[in-house]
Parts: sequence; C-alpha cells; structure tokens
Amino acid sequence: MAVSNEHYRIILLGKCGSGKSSTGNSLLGEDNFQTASGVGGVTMELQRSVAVQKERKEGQRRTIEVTDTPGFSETKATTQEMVTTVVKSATVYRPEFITFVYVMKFNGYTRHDFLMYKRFLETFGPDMIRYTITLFTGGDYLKRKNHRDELERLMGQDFFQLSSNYIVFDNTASPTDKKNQTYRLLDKIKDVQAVNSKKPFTFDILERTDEYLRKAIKRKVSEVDKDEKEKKPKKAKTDVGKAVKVEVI
Ligand SMILES: Nc1nc2c(ncn2[C@@H]2O[C@H](COP(=O)(O)OP(=O)(O)OP(=O)(O)O)[C@@H](O)[C@H]2O)c(=O)[nH]1
Ligand SMILES: [Mg+2]
Repeated sequence: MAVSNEHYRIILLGKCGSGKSSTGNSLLGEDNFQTASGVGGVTMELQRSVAVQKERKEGQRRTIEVTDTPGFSETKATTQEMVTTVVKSATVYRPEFITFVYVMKFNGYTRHDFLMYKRFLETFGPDMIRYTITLFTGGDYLKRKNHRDELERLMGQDFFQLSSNYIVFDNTASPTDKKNQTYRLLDKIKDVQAVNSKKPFTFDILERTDEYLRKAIKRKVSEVDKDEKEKKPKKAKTDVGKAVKVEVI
C-alpha cells in the first residue's frame, strides 16, 4: 500500500499565558514545551518541535511541526514585538505552507485580549486572516455543547465579526480527547490550505501594509536570513510515533 504523507506546520501565537505551550504539547502528544504549570514556566524564546505519527489510517504518516513562541506582552504588545515574533517564526519555513494558530484563553477573556487580536490582524494586513485559525484554550470551562452560543454570550459579537475560523481546545482532556481535538484542528488546516489554494503565506503579500511596517518586516526578514545562513542547521532527529524536540530557533 502506498504511504501517504501529511505534513503540517503550525505556529502558535498569542498573549502571554494564553495556553500556547500547553496547546503545543497537546498537538504533539508529549510535554516538549514548558508551560506555566510546569517547572521553568514562561516561554522566552521560539522553540520548534515535531511529532511524526503513524496511526490514523493504515499506510498514512502524519508529521506535525509546532513552533511555540514567547507571548505578546500583556500590557504593551507592540507592533514591533508582533513583527519580530511572526517574521522569525515564519521565515525559516519558506517556501512551505504554514498555518498561524492564534491562541486565546477562553476563561478570563477580556476586551484587552480582543483588542490585541485585532491589532495582530491589522498589523499583518487582510491576508493574515486567511492563514490564521483562532484557538480558545480552557474548553473545560465551556459547559454547553454549542460552543458558538456560549462564546458569543460571553464575548459578545465583536470576535465573530472579525473571524469565524476558530476552534476550542481543552488542554486538560484525556490523551484520546486531545488526539480528537488535534484531528479537528488538522482538518481546519486543510480548509485553510484549500482556501489559499495551497499557496504558502509569504511576506510579499504584505505589499498593502503601510510603508513603515513594510520596511520593518523587510529588515527583520533579512536579519533572520542572515542568522539562518550563519547557523549550521542541527539535524532533526525524528522518531515515528514520538514527539521530539528539534531546536531552539
Ligand atoms: N483549565 C485549563 N488550563 C489551561 C488550558 N490550557 C492551558 N492552561 C493553563 O494555562 C496556564 C498557561 O499555559 P501555558 O501553556 O504556559 O501558556 P503560554 O501561552 O505558553 O504562556 P507564555 O509562554 O507565558 O506566553 C498553565 O497553567 C496551563 O496549565 C486549558 O485548556 N484548560
Ligand atoms: Mg509558553
């Protein structure tokens, strides 16, 4: 039987403490990223980790690469901070297809969270939304089966007017439930690929953003390119069925 390969590249973004590292661990099926509840806590630098799975169907191999990022600061998330994180995490994957997963905490969601999310989308222009899935952690706090109704009741209409591509995650769930959540996210990523006709996100599509930002992004991209050239790439050790930590970017 022919082996089919699926490869997903996910970049987790969002405010400090929103649950990015916990979500990364749920996706990989292994605790590779340090979370606030573990020793070490807050994520300070970009980290990439990969899991290769061979299970969903006979003859199918699925690779999930996750990049965990330092959170945007609670009080002063600057445009520069967002540019640095997004460019550094995305540039190394060119020309592969990546999907941004913007993580927000459902429990304790505030107006500030909404405004930061809005700033993120505005910073990167109208194309960004087509490459972004919003993921709400704290699914264990949602009591009703109809998430949309409950999210709408708690957050108001604003969020849904911006984006309808979202998913709810419970990072405290059982391993089986975490796997099912992961499959749901991967299906959403396939939709994102289809919407974009598999054309990868590139920083060229930022032409419509303003002059200042375009220059800042270009500068950052060439900085990352230079770093990448100078850095000897570490061999990624992959292990079927296991998540392995690859490198700190
Ligand atoms: N109840 C519940 N707690 C969660 C969930 N996801 C994450 N948490 C908790 O939220 C806290 C923050 O999680 P992290 O994964 O460290 O958040 P982060 O976004 O990586 O944080 P920074 O690296 O500081 O930006 C931890 O105490 C997690 O255990 C969830 O789905 N449900
Ligand atoms: Mg973290």
